[in-house]
Amino acid sequence: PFLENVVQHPDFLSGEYDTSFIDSRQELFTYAKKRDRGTKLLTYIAQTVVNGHPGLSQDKKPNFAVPRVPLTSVKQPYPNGTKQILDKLGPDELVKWVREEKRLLLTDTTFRDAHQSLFATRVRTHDLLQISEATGKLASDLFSLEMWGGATFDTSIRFLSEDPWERVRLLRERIPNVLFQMLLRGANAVGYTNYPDNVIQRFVQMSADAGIDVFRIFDSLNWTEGMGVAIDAVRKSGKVAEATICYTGDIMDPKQDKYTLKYYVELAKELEKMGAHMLAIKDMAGLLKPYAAYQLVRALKQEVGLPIHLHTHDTSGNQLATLLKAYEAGVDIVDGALSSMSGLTSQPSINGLVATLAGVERETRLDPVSLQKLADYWEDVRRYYAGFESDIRSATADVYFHEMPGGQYTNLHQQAKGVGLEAGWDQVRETYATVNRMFGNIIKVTPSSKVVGDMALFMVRNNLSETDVYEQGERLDFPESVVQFFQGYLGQPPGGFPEKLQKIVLKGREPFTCRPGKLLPAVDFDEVGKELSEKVRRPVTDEDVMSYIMYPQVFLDKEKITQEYGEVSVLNTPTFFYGLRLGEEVAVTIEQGKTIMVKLMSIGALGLDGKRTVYFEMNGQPREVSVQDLA
Ligand code: 3PY
Ligand code: ZN
Repeated sequence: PFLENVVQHPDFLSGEYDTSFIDSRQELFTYAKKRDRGTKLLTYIAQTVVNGHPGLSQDKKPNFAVPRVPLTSVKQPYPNGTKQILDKLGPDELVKWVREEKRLLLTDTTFRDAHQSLFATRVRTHDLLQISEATGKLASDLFSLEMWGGATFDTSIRFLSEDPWERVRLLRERIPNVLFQMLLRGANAVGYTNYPDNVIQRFVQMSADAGIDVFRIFDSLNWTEGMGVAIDAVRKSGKVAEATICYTGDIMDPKQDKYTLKYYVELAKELEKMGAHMLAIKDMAGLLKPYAAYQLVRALKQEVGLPIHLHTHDTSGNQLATLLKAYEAGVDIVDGALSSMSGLTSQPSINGLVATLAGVERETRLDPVSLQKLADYWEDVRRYYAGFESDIRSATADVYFHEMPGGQYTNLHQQAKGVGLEAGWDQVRETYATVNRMFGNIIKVTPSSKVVGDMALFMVRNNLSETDVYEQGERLDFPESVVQFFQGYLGQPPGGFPEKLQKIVLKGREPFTCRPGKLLPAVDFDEVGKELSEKVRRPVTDEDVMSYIMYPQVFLDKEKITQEYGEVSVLNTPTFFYGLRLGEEVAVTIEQGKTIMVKLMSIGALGLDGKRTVYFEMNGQPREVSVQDLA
């Protein structure tokens, strides 16, 4: 192990050492007790059996059906799809193809937004991989698969101990024919705050290299300045820049004078001028009512030359009608999710939409039987994640009042429960709407929606009314996200900040109105790479460095878990969340061609040291590991 420590030391690897190398580096003499991959995984399973999985109640492992993976033959080749058009002809020709295509085109969000909005973004790469070949073969007529970005980057590292970059690469290998689409939060990349320009540029290039084709770029305040760097970077990478208008309010309500049809059309024209290839309408809360969709899409089709791609959430239960009215107005592409992953705070059902359009002029050409097979798989897999589902049972028109994005609705509900406010959930929703008004009626989508949510929880928790905030503001310690928002770190909202509240929150701090990316110093990636490599004591990749820049602590926490348990992403999902039942055996493929059999034999009594010994058989040989019982 000593020699291993030496040759793996970052300074050794980078050549930055002299004769004092060994004497000056104490860490060379501390070697973790070396455990093989099998033992590490046994430790993870033992730990899960004894203490449960964080965030899941420690109930018995449910009996899961084996997910129905549709049979596709290796001999059945992947039909050519949109990916081949982009790769052969480039983004401009792809856009031309979309414009000339008669069919209504569809994006399937099952791999990203659907589970982000229904069960806290918990779908594991393992479950995506099982269905990816079938998806490429059975749904090759899709325009794209939205499968990355948004909250998936953060959660895959934070909660699943996975590498998000690896997810893209593995999916790409298995789906070579359909465009991959990601959600990029403009200058906030896949984080909650603005990053320096060179981080955005590098992030985009790395994502493109890993396999992303279409970048849906939005700014959480519809501030076009916040999108420019990302749009330019995507164009430079040779991929598709889909610039986004986030929809809020109601263009049909004559009393609303801020987010009017004219406002959206102007915004779209500006994005077209900035070099967008396509335009997305991102209705993150599901506020775009059917007749409004007709008006908006028709106006955009008349005034802007770009293909229009509509995204919505079905929180109100009205959104299939919205898609149909958008269809009538000539929308080019719409988003949906496979039926078993659709509805409520997720997207409307693709299966339902395809059936609805059968026999009409611009029918989709997608095969209902194939889509059903894919939906069947997800129906089975969704059960694994039941513990993360919200208990929202029905559609609700209340969304038109509080305007909470689909992804946030379930999340905030969870957060409210976490701080003991479940009974006050009505109050949280109401306060959310109040805060929006206090903030000057802003666009609410990650991360601006998080700021509104943080402020609402802060007010409810401290029992503060709107008047209290104005009267006692001086002595209130506002959440950090709120302070940063009023300083200008998320950019500038349309119409500016409400000055009175801004003064109260900032307490003398100076706000700025320029692009935060201009103020933030460029990141020295080599320097960060060195720092990270020292922290984790191993050579690091560019992707590790980028993940660390986005989420430093989350990345380091995951690193610790990997050191202790190995790559837990190889476990199937029931084992990952629930461990094993007594006598149960699973096959775990730890690398291609290398599979181990793990069987749980018994769980020992609680020792005086608070530990339990857990007995396994691994490939038929007895093995035991001892873990702390945290109960
Ligand atoms: C995200 O940014 O994660 C979103 O899905 C916003 O709607
Ligand atoms: Zn969404």
